[in-house]
Amino acid sequence: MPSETRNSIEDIWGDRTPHAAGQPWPARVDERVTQTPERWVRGTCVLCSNGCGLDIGVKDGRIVGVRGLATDVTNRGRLGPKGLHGWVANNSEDRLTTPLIRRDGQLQAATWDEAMDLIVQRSRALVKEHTAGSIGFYTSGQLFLEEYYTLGVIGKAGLGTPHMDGNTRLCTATAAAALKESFGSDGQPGSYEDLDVTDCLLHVGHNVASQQTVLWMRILDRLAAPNPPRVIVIDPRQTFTAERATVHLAPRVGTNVAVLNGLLHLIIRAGRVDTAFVQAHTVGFDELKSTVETYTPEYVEELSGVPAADLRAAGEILASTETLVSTVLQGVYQSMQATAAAVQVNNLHLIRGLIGKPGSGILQMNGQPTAQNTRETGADGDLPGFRNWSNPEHIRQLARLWNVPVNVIPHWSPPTHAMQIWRYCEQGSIKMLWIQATNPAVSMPDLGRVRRILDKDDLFVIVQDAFLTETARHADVVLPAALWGEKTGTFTNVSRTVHISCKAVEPPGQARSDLDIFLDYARRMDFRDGDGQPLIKWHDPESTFEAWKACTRGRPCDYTALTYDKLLAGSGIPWPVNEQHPDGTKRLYEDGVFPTSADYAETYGQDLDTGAAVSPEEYRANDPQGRAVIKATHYREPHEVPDEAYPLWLTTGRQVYHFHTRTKTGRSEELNRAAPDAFVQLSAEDAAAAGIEDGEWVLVESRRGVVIERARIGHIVPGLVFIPWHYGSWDDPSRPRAANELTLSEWDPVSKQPHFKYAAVRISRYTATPPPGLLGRAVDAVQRLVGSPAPAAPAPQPHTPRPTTGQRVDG
Ligand SMILES: Nc1nc2c(c(=O)[nH]1)N[C@H]1C(S)=C(S)[C@@H](COP(=O)(O)OP(=O)(O)OC[C@H]3O[C@@H](n4cnc5c(=O)[nH]c(N)nc54)[C@H](O)[C@@H]3O)O[C@H]1N2
Ligand SMILES: Nc1nc2c(c(=O)[nH]1)N[C@H]1C(S)=C(S)[C@@H](COP(=O)(O)OP(=O)(O)OC[C@H]3O[C@@H](n4cnc5c(=O)[nH]c(N)nc54)[C@H](O)[C@@H]3O)O[C@H]1N2
Ligand code: SF4
Ligand SMILES: [Mo]
Repeated sequence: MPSETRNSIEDIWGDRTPHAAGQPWPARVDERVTQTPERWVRGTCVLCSNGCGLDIGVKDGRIVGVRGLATDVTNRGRLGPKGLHGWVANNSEDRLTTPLIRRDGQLQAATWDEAMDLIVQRSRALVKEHTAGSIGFYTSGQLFLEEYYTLGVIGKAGLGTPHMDGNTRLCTATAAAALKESFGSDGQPGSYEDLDVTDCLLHVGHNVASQQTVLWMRILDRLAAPNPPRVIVIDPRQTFTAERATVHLAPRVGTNVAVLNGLLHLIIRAGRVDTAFVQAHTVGFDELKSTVETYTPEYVEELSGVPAADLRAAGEILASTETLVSTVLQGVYQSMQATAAAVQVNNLHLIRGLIGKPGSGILQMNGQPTAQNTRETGADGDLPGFRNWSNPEHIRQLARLWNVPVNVIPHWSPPTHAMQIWRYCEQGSIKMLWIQATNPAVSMPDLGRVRRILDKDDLFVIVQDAFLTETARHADVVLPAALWGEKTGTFTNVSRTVHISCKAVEPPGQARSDLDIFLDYARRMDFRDGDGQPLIKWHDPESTFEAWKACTRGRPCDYTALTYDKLLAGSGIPWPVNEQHPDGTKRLYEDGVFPTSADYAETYGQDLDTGAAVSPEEYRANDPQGRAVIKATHYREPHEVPDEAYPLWLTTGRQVYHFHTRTKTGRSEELNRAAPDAFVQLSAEDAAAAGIEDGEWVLVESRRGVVIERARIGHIVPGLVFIPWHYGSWDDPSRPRAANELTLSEWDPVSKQPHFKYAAVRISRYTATPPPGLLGRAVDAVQRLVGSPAPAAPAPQPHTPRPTTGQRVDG
């Protein structure tokens, strides 16, 4: 029998369960099943970084529903709309069930032997002719820890290529960079439990209400109780989160550093610096003080458009609050001066001494469910166990662990970041690109360029996915992957909490887990260690987890006392979990000692403006020895600003009902009905100036490309337009509609994260005849992409409001 405990489409967050500050968050179990399950299998939701514990309901070998896990510290039983609905994608008819190989220009079914032989042959030939530097990996924030670790070892000790990164570069590279710059290592100082006691919340460029719905339920439960925390939101749009703010600052896009410097200025001016903490536990305060001196509220208003009085109101709260939890996400990470801005939030906590104690914590948020593990295991541009690529002893540790010569492990320069991997593919030095669990033909900036690169004759493209995505359509080989629920593994949420998610059903057809694919590749490539034994000594998820534990010993993300059995006991557990902390660690840095000493740190740091690396010698000469590093910076203007030709700012982001490129949520009827198509959100002023009415088609053009979207008018400031970037061409090839047709290939100098949050665009009312030029090019591109005849221009059509009444378009 289908049943659900609540309608999460109509009522996103469900009923309140208020509690007083410091009391535990009450449980509320959300459940949705399409049939009565025969059994329940322990899982964890993979549709955002919150990592909500759940059980997967199974009947006749198929997933039939999910139920929140009441005992889990992360969600206490709650699930949001994506969690309750997104699993249906596992059962969809169009899952990939066999490998595909491109023959005579067409992707055709093949056997695993044929596909893997081809990949191995190509890898061997490339290594022989061009070295392993001709092979690149573009992986994900959505695999399991065990899969990343295996991949990382294959890349670093098997092949020895520096070219491995994840889509985490687009997502949380800045979280990692900011934590490294301030504290010496990745790892969130705070804990979700700090939300249950804090007096104040600061959300910077983070629409938590829509993007971490269960975390927002936790906050709403505090807001509904006596002594609610005050909430400061910094976001240019009037989001669901901003609606509940005590103070909402709406800066112009790209001006975060100006606003944050202004807040630091006000705290210092109010004399509310915790001088004892600053002196004992930090370095660099004097430079911060002199840098922010000029950022008066009036000057900040000039730079950012935030009224001076509003900045003062926020400054007063931040100067006086006794506890503070800050969250930072894409409005910072994907914008100008990403790392520089994220670091200013760390500074705000440091100068007030609001870190390492109950109610005070920093969450440099993750977005994807397993992004933390891409970083921990070194499947991105990091080394496993938060090791420092410019510390020779750290490289030796890895060489000993894997029993390989030190020089096999690429460490002569920083690991190649994703944007540079794509550039090397474009230039031709990378000749094989293996893409796993990411859909760059929709999610990368400047899609025209991405398609050109994927289509290059001299680039061999492998795509490992569960669906024939926009990206898979360009591949030379497609490998069918098992999804969540069809494989076992672990992953870590933004609160450092490790969860297990178990195999509940078999994958469809011949689909295989990513772990099995990597293990098979390693076997076929015959990677060996220094004693001639197989390099990869593990064979299933649990043995991989055990191997990973050894890699983390003594590092900040120490997993050594964690086991699958502990993880199955009813809740996720936050790392470090070791002899000293067998049950995990709620909060880091309670002793005010940070992992910054030269021998231990994950990085020696970079210049926030240029990204220039600090040399080991320089760092050692001023070794912070356990003190946090306060780094200051001035505001700089975005790289592309509106001008006469392109007079409007574009920003892009998400909606509550969809996850990314919709390969999962787009296959749920309910979610799709709630958010059926892309749109362009315009202010009434800008719409009127262009003669555009609500629901009419709009042509949006940038220097890179064009899209055609329906207009939605309101809830946005004049001069700014917003497009949700979820919508590609797989289920609607009729028009160019992916926001990334418009975005630019620019990135932060420190984290190398691309700037999705601003671009200059122009708009016009779109009438059915496609004008020549740009639009023609975009239509051609879509046509090539989907291999179908030129799409007819869409007929103008009024937009149908969602069934959910009274909700805002930014939801
Ligand atoms: N429903 C849903 N939830 C998700 C996801 C999803 O696709 N759908 N994806 C997950 C992932 S991987 C991620 S990374 C997170 C992302 O979660 P968020 O970062 O919350 O999501 P975004 O909508 O990308 O951007 C957040 C906000 O940044 C604001 N912004 C734009 N420019 C600026 C600026 O210059 N300054 C400031 N201060 N703000 C600005 C936008 O108005 C937007 O409201 O969500 C996760 N959760
Ligand atoms: N304009 C704009 N662009 C953006 C952003 C933005 O805010 N604005 N945000 C950026 C951010 S934060 C992110 S995280 C990226 C996300 O961008 P993508 O990673 O491209 O988005 P997804 O749709 O999540 O793609 C994941 C793919 O992995 C597949 N998959 C899921 N699970 C598995 C698995 O277990 N194994 C395998 N092999 N495949 C699997 C899915 O079917 C899907 O095709 O987009 C970025 N792009
Ligand atoms: S908040 Fe995130 S992890 Fe939790 S149910 Fe929603 S999508 Fe899943
Ligand atoms: Mo993300």
